[in-house]
Amino acid sequence: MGEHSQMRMAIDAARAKAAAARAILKTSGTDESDAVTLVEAGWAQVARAVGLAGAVADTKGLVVPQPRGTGDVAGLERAVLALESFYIAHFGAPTLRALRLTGRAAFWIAFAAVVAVLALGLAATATAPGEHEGLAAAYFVRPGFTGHVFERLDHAVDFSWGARAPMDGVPADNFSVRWEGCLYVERGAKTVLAAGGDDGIRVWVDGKLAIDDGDRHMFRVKKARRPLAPGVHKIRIDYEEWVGNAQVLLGWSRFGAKPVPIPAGNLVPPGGNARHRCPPSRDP
Ligand SMILES: [Ca+2]
Repeated sequence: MGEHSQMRMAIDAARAKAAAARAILKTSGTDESDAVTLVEAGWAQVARAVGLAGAVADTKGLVVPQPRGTGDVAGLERAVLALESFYIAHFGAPTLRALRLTGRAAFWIAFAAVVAVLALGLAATATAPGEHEGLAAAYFVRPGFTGHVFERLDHAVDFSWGARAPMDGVPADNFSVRWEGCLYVERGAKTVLAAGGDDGIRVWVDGKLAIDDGDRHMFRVKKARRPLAPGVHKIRIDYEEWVGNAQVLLGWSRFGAKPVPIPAGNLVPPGGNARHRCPPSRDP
């Protein structure tokens, strides 16, 4: 069996364990320790998939979210999505760029050891997302993209702030964020833009409104109606949070798979020049 299919099986096994753990946690009166055991077994599958990815890695990135504890089923689900994104987007010619994995318990130490071995082998080619990878972000202290603004580069639009503020100086409720730059789409896979927000999100591609879900709602993901053509597109994301939880995602669905976050290597800020040049204008 090839490494790709072994990796696919490890991802599927981790996903199945996360789903089973999630099902246990939804049923009142059941023993949560069963769910924790499943999640730990799922993370072992993730570690295996990371090892297999390392064995075939060469030029693209792999970022696996850090687990928050032994029963972190949401973290496991995010890790499965990250691995799937890596597997789908970079199948055939991947490079291990960044692994963000640490842990306190013995299980996580063992898990980190897998990563350390990979890091030693791949340190020579490892690079963090660069200053020309990602989107220019403007965080406004009020909804409606008004008030004082903080600017920074975000390597991906994949945040789950919950009830917390996105950064110092910006409130936890009643704020807005605008991301701008370019999106690079490789040839070879039918790619459909997807975006989710809690609360409102709107996405423009090449100046046209592609996803319009701007009202107040719980987190939900919407897909664009038409696939993205290969090449470079200007992109703008407007996100507004009013109250309660705050979450936002810019993703895509490739080969008809579940949407995953768009990796840093496919995003370029205005005026940036990573794999492709993005015009400096901020008005698509
Ligand atoms: Ca909200």
